[in-house]
Amino acid sequence: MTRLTTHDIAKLDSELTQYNLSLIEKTGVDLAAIASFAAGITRENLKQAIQKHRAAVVPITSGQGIIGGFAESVQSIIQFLGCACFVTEAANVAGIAEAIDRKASIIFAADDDRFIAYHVGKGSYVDNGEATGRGYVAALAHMAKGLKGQDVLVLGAGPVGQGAISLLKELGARVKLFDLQAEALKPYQTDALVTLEFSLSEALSKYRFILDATPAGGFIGADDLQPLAMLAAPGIPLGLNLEALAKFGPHLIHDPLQIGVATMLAMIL
Ligand code: 2YJ
Repeated sequence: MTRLTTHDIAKLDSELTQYNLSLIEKTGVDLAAIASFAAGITRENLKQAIQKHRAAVVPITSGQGIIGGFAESVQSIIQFLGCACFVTEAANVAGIAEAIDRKASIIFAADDDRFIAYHVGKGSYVDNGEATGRGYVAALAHMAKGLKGQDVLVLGAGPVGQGAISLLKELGARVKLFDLQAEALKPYQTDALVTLEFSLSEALSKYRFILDATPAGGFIGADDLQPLAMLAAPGIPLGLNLEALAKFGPHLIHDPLQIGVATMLAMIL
């Protein structure tokens, strides 16, 4: 699993309005609409439910430690959607205690392996991997003007790919799945709604709609794809090489945190 760096999220806060506009340009809808669609609620329901909550982000020092700006970036995305949110002064368990003392109803926290939003009242949580997969499918579905009956290639059967597949099925898309590791494909071998692909180059040239949920960078070239390809790529680093990025940028959804965190919030409410 790729670990975000301070560089990945630098300026995220100050550029959220611009980011939202570019999302509208590409998909026709904003971040709140994408997150609510991914969560199966209306944008209006999201806006109303958000008012009742106060979120906290708890920095976690375990493993490779704090990523400068991570907690603040998560906070700014949550606030951008209209939800009250603070970053705790204390980290780790003391931070969780502080969040509860300060009446947080949702707690966001990430270590090197997991990133979750915990609903204090319900005792349930949403995982960033699943939320990110669903959020990117929501963005791709809007960019494609609907995915019902369409073939969609999912690269990577990890937590993000699995989240993507769950929403693609709900939307009635035809899922085509590629993963370098045969082991990761096992759960889908008997899934009648998923077709396994075994040649990456063949699959990339065959399908117009692509969800890249791999942690690999620069492995997709401009000539590997159909001319009208549309891509949703939550993976960091980006799977497209620079030439492919220049060609497909207007039909590419890719960000370090925004869609994943927004969808976590919409799903946990
Ligand atoms: O609190 C902090 O500043 C750090 N402990 C944040 C760590 C963020 N974690 C990651 O970037 C990992 N890749 C896990 C993210 C899971 C994404 N599905």
